[in-house]
Amino acid sequence: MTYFLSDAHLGSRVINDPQAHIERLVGLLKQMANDADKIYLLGDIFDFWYEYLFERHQWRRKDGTWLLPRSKRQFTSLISALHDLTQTGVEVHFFIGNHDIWTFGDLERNTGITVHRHPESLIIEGKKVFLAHGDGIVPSDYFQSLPKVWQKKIRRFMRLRAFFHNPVPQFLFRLLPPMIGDAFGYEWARRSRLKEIQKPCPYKGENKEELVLYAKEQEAMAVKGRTCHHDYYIFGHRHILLNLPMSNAEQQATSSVIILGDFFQQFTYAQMTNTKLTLLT
Ligand SMILES: [Mn+2]
Repeated sequence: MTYFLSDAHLGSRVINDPQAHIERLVGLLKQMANDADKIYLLGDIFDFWYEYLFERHQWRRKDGTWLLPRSKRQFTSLISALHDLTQTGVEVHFFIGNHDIWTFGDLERNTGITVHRHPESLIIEGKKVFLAHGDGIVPSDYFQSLPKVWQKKIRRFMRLRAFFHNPVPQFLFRLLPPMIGDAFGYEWARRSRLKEIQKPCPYKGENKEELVLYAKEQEAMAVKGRTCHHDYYIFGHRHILLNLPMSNAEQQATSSVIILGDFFQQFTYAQMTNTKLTLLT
């Protein structure tokens, strides 16, 4: 059995009881441990995550107890649960989102999970699956087709994204005292979360939703042999729940676009066996 989950935004300062939110995910992970072979965490699991230079990098003591740096101590039960999963042979894959780009090895080394920094094309449960958080993924002709105002907005987002992914500012931010870095990061994340709660952006329909357009374009290219066909395109990021089968007249094979909802307000995730994919709450 394989599970997919995204956008928990753990630690968000919008939530009244952040610890209860963390324990809720820990509870689900422990439940998944009963029958999971693989778990894919598809980004924004943390509302803000930064591994600083001047903090503890070894989180597990020799006697097996945990001591995380103060900036991450609230996540101790989660880190311990992830470690237990990988220790018992469950593969845990962590895709960075746009809120938790900044893991530099500590998370991977201390838990045994695999961190992915780019979209992946994988065989899962016998199916060809395209996996990505979803930020920055748009079809190729998308940009020109938009009104000027939107072009400007998206250009700004892409510039910010490039800045966040740039190793030079990343390194400088790592030098900060964790308390200062976190104060800044969690506040930025809180504002972006509030913006999304106040002005939610519902599903735009299959002719406008960027991730769907991207998948359609990939499948159209696959028909011409320029990319390969995928049975599933699975994304997070949008905080909407979608299971959209796409069929192509020229092509026998069909694909589905899955958007996982979130584990922030909707508490949704996906479960996949070799026969089907199911969205669960
Ligand atoms: Mn996101």
